[in-house]
Amino acid sequence: MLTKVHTGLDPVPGIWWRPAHKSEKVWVAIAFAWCMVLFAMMPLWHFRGGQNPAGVRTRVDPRAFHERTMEFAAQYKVGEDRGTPIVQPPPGADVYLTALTYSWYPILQLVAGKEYMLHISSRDMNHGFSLYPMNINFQIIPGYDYALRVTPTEAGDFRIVCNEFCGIGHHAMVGRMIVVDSTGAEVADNASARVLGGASR
Ligand SMILES: [Cu+2]
Repeated sequence: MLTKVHTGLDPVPGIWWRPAHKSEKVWVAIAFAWCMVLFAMMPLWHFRGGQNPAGVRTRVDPRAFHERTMEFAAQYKVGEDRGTPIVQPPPGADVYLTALTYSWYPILQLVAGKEYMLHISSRDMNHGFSLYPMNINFQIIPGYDYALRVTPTEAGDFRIVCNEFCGIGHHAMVGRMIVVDSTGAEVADNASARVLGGASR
């Protein structure tokens, strides 16, 4: 049986060459207007949105960064949790946090309402900084100091979860960040219980 072979020489069947219907023109106009809205939102949201990081990024030697973090931890250490120092830097200070397989070092204790320059980097491979239960996520890449100007707004006992698969112990890579209220009072037990929601750590 001979079937008709469509070649580029035959006109395409259809009615596409007829003038567009009014309703079609209206839809094209709506789509174009919406495209322009989305296009304008990109720069607008960049400047007006509250989601942008500080944008202070520098190249750093992973080993040097980790050494700086340990120096910082020794300087402001106020306690310890299972071998990891709890560090309370003065408000306004440069604060250091290193991600390394499979932990976060050290445990930061910050004061709500005070601004800090938080430097985060990785000692070895890609990790993800996810502050639980807040919706704050950053990719942590070795060799880059990801500096964030942060002002904690809420007191509590938070967890830092690695959200970038980094190896066999990835699921256990949970750090801790404590935010005390501005009176300097310790976090109430019920606040940490609420944040933890019965988690094992
Ligand atoms: Cu991980």
